[in-house]
Amino acid sequence: MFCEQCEQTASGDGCHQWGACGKSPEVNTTQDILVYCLRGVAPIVLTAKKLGINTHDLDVFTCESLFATMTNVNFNSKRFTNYIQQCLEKREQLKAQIQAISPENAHWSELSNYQPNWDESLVTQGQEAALPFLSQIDHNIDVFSLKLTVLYGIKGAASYTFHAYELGQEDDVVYTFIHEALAAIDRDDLDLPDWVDLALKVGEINLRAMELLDQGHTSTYGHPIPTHVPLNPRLGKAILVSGHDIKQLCAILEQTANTGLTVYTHGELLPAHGYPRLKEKYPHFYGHYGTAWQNQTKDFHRFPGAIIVTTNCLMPPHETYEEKLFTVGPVGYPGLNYLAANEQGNVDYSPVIAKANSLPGFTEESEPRQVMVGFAHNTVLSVADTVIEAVKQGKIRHFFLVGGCDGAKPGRSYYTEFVEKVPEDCIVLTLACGKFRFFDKNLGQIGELPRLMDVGQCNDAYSAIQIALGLANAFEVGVNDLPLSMILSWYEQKAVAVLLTLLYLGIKNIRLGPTLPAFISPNVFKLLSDHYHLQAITTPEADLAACLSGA
Ligand code: FS2
Ligand code: SF4
Repeated sequence: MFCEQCEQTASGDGCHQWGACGKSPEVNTTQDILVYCLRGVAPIVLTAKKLGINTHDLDVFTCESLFATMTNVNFNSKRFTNYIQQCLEKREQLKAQIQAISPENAHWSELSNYQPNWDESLVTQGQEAALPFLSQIDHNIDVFSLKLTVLYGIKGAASYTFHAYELGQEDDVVYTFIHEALAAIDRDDLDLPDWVDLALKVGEINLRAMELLDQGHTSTYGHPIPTHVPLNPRLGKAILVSGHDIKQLCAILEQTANTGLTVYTHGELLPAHGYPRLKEKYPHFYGHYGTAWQNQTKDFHRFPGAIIVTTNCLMPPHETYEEKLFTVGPVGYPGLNYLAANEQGNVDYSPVIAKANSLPGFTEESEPRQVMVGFAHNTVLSVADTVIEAVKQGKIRHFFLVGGCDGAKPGRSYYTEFVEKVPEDCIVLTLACGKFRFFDKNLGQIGELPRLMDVGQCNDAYSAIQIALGLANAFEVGVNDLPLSMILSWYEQKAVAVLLTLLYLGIKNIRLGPTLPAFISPNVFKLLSDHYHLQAITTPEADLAACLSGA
């Protein structure tokens, strides 16, 4: 197998024997075949779109199945075999539609006609299918590096697009580009600058995908407002909801209303507490339990109720809690309870409710603790005048956006140390699961403003961007001229998409860690650092000093 799509890739240069995430070679290969099939489907979809044929089904399917191939989403090779079968069926139906109205356009490449032999091992076939692509590493490692950057960025953008679709927000421009990017992977007529442009275009499209998702969230659940979230559980039976999917969280809240169960968030669902229409409507939507995804084996083992994982990051489950663990949507693991949606896309959570009722729930009270969420763009920009005044009076010297993914590597303590060392006249904005290293620290206030503000999930990078653009507008300067530094941690493909968005926007001096992506070749990294001053993190002290001096 070969996979280097995430930060924990083995030995920093690729998982070859078994995924450091727990992904088996079999799962990796069926994922490769699925992506191979989607690359073949993309030119057919693009032809169909030009002919005015409705491709919505394959647009959404492509996003969902790319999402399923992301790190820590699905470990079940049977699910990928099923995705491959569906993909090929949908492909042939679309070909037939094109043939019927425009036979002169119905000529397909070998890739678009690919058909696995279902009587033989998919693992062997997947390895063979991947070979021509992987051999490109020897021909032009920089183009290969950018092809992987585009592919991984598209996976991240596809996951946001899928969430936005679930909330009724779509844009055909996004779907079309996802197919264009998939089709481009097999082009050999593009040179390095073309691939750089394509990678930046992924960033542009991802910005639109995140905007759609932001519209989906805010139009459905209201703009997030500053909200205290208890970290201490309350007595009674309980359900824990993990992942990023607020629509599924809402469905769970609806189905558990008046059952006596208490619903807690885990991981990247913490910011959901800031949405007023969830908090107002569901009094049993109470608090947050646990910290970042890589601590879930401990958190899930201890949680005395049922648990649902709605998206990444799922880790291979321990036997101590797998019986009370459920997955939905693109998430899966062999043997785990999977709740399939019905034809209308709705999930019946009664097995989770039954499981929660069979478990003891919380039987002892603990010391009250809380954190604050809800500092999304609407809230922060509503106090822009106060912020500007505080900057002008010298009360606020600098803003730091310290955000991104968390992970198990010890080097990630850099981010905690960085935040601890930020001077008292500076504000820290944070987002995504990396914040769990410091989210419960009391950094105090500057005037009315908290020094630590949680902007939201990883996809709420859109909100952070809006805050930066709004402040730049208010100060009448460019974003790069603001007293703002971005200190980012990455782990999986959504972070790749967000990084490409920031580069597309021309944001400079981003510091990235804990290690640089293995799929970025030295030349490509040099190119990015020459143009955007993208830098690897060093030490908290040195980086902090550099940021405060404007570097
Ligand atoms: Fe954290 Fe995992 Fe949010 Fe990433 S919960 S590393 O998927 O997307 O950030
Ligand atoms: Fe390795 Fe990450 Fe790929 Fe898993 S997703 S196999 S850890 S590179």
